[in-house]
Amino acid sequence: MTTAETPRLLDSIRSPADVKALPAADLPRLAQEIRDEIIAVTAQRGGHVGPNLGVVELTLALHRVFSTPEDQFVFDVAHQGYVHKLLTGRGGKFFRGLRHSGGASGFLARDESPHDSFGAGHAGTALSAALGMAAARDLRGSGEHVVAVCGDAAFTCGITMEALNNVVGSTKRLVVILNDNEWSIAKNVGAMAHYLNRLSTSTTYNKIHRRLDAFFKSFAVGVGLNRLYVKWKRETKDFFVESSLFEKYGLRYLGPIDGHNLEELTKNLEFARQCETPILLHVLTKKGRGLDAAVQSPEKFHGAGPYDPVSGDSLRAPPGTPPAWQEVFGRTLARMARADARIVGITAAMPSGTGLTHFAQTCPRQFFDVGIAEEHAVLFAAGLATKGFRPVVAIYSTFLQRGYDPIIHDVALQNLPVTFCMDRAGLSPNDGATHHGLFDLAYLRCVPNAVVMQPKDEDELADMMHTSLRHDGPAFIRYPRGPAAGVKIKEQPAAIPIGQAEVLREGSNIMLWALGSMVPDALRLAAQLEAEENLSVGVVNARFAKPLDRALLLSHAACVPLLVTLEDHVLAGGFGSAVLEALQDAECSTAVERIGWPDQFVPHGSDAAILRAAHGLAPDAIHRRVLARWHSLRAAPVEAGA
Ligand SMILES: Cc1ncc(C[n+]2csc(CCOP(=O)(O)OP(=O)(O)O)c2C)c(N)n1
Repeated sequence: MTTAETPRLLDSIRSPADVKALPAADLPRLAQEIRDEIIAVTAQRGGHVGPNLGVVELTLALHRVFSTPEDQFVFDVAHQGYVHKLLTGRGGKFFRGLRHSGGASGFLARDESPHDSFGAGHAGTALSAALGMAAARDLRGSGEHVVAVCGDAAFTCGITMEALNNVVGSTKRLVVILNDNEWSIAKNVGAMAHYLNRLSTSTTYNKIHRRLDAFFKSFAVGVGLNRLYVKWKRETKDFFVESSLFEKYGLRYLGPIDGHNLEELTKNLEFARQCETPILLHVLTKKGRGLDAAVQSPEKFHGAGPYDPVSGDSLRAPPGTPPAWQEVFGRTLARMARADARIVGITAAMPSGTGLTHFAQTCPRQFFDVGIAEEHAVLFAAGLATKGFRPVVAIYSTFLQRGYDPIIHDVALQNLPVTFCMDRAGLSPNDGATHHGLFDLAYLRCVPNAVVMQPKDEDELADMMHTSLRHDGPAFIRYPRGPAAGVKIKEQPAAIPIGQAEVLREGSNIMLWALGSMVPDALRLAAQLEAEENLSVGVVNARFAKPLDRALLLSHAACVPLLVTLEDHVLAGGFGSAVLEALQDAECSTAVERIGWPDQFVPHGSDAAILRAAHGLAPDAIHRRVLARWHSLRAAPVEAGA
């Protein structure tokens, strides 16, 4: 631990050159300071605690051996990039603002630093992107190194396996780090996880090497002889163990390597650096190393909100906070599945995030975690649906983008009864552009047979799940991050007629058509316009983005001069677009003011209110816009429904 008098080594690190200049003996102290900093900052800001604490030595060793930004590191998901940030000039105040407005992003991004060669947030992209960079280097004839850093769960992704299949055909020089900590967010699943486990605990190989290590150490051999031994150990590996899967794909395999032993890491990376064939280093790390609570609870500390840095206890939500949407979803699904064995729940490596942990415990035979394999999850559900099951696929809005082709080609085209529950539809403020769920309405609305809806509260969520599970075709339910509305869920859910909206408040001047989470905003806005401007403003809970309640919409368009649509989604192709299309098709020219996100990527920020304010979507800005539109219509009156 560094005292107040001793300046921190970390504060002297402004670039990777400073890391290289440190004597090797100082590295353990720097590693400790980095861990202290990550714990101090994430305890306040939240973030990916475990993944980053696990890669401190690995990232230090990478920066000792390679030289960014000339050499390129491509981190999979890029959630484990905090150490890399701290070593590439992004420490201090910027890092202390992690995941908040004006502070460092929780992921890597090309526009944040020249040391970030590739941005990410979704899993499984690193190997393909790194391979592309290596091929570009070969074509250009430049000499930089390309290093892909992939977690063990990245190998549950189809894309990673597709890239692996192409390595040998694409380049002769690529370094792949397999950072194996045995965990995805939850425990890693599937045959690949078993395989990696066998590989890292291969008894013959490890036993022999442990004995040889001890033998050589007992002779206290000199540096030269030790180097020779390390080289021999590498060269003779195949003699002891059957060639690894990676070797079958044409990569040289080195490992397992202790991911917390700087010397071992550095030596192996130096070897990889001069290797003239693609090479994979199998590095074993401990998720959360340095924080007991994180080692004990890797799932909780994969990505955590603010916590007590000593006990690891999460800071509690204020009393009376309603349960999160995903919790309501998970508990409701468990209740429904207990009564109907045809209902199965599917997650792509996110049982806790999607709220399925309780379901997995109470209905284990009806629960499937398929790994980070969204495409497979959708197809798997399609297969189940053909056999009379009622699959519910729980995937965040942003990650369902991965499953788009099977949604169209397999589920919708065959009109299979699969229910999709899309959490994080709307903003994921601290995560930023890679994680906001702002595109799903647009990418689903155009798919024939799709029913797309969003509830205003948790009781309606249960009704929509009930409705979907009785609907003979694909249904998509989106709901946001964070606490639900706090209403009571009735005993027996009710079926909602497909495409039927709900009028919450009548109005003769303006009708606000709001989708899901925007309904409370619409109700407040209507009350305010009535109280302050003496306007009669109605509110519709649209419920469905597809099919729209056309009859109700056209009846409103015929009797009010202004319709306003509100959605937590991009305007392009969203709910407001659906309303415009419906009015245009009916040759109705009633004015429509659309409230939604603009055509740009929304960055991370401290909270939704700040991001909304920055994009003209704060409640007062919406109020001003609606009022301005009303006044401009009155200045040049247009007949309703003209
Ligand atoms: C396409 C996609 N699906 C799901 C996620 C959510 N996710 C973020 S990190 C992660 C697990 C990553 O595990 P691994 O690659 O082994 O890295 P570790 O965190 O263990 O270091 C998951 C499932 C994601 N980022 N992208």
